[in-house]
Amino acid sequence: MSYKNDSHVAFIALGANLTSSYGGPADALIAAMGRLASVGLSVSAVSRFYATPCFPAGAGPDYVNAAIAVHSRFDPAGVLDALHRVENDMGRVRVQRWGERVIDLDLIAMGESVLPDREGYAAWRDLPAARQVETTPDRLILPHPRLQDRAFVLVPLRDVARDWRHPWDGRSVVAMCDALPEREIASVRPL
Ligand code: A4P
Ligand code: MG
Repeated sequence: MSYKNDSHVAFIALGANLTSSYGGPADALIAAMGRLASVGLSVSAVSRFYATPCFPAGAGPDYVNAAIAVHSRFDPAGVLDALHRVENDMGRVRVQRWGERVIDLDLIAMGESVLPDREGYAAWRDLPAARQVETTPDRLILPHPRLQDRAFVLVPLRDVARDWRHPWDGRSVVAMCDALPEREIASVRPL
């Protein structure tokens, strides 16, 4: 199934790279998906699961990543709040930005939403690489500002969002994948 830019459909990226009480990283992804209905998010499409090399390289174990489409009655802030409830419920402790995690649920996009506004989004999208590590957004940025840079997000997203186009530049998920180096795409392997 695939979606055009429907404002009731949110795309979520899931990632994990630790063993926990849920089992391995893939089990944590399954546990998170099982909790979404209880916070008001109805899962309508699930990508394959992928093994992906940790970014930045050497910062921890490899990840398992996936992407899903969900329907909800929430606005983007409500969806992020619901995702944070699931992360907290599963014992996610924020120790270090880009650090190891039992579960990370990022809101990737919702229809045509560009938040906080086009100027604010552009500032985060264009943030120099060195500052990306040290700076954490204090508000919701949408689409996720690093979406177009990350094979571990784009390849799973391609499974569930083929027809979605980035509201910033109109590029499809396939076009964003094609713009990344081939070896980065190839490093994202179906489990
Ligand atoms: N925030 C703003 N916009 C968003 C959004 N669209 N989605 C805020 C989610 N959160 C958003 O996020 C930090 C702050 O960003 C929050 O206050 C939130 O309100 P966080 O989830 O607390 O921290 P984080 O997960 O460390 O940051 P972030 O930005 O989610 O990290 P990244 O950039 O996603 O990096 N390597 C592989 N192979 N696979 C991965 O999945 N993930 C990361 C995390 C690093 N390396 C990885 C992977
Ligand atoms: Mg996150």
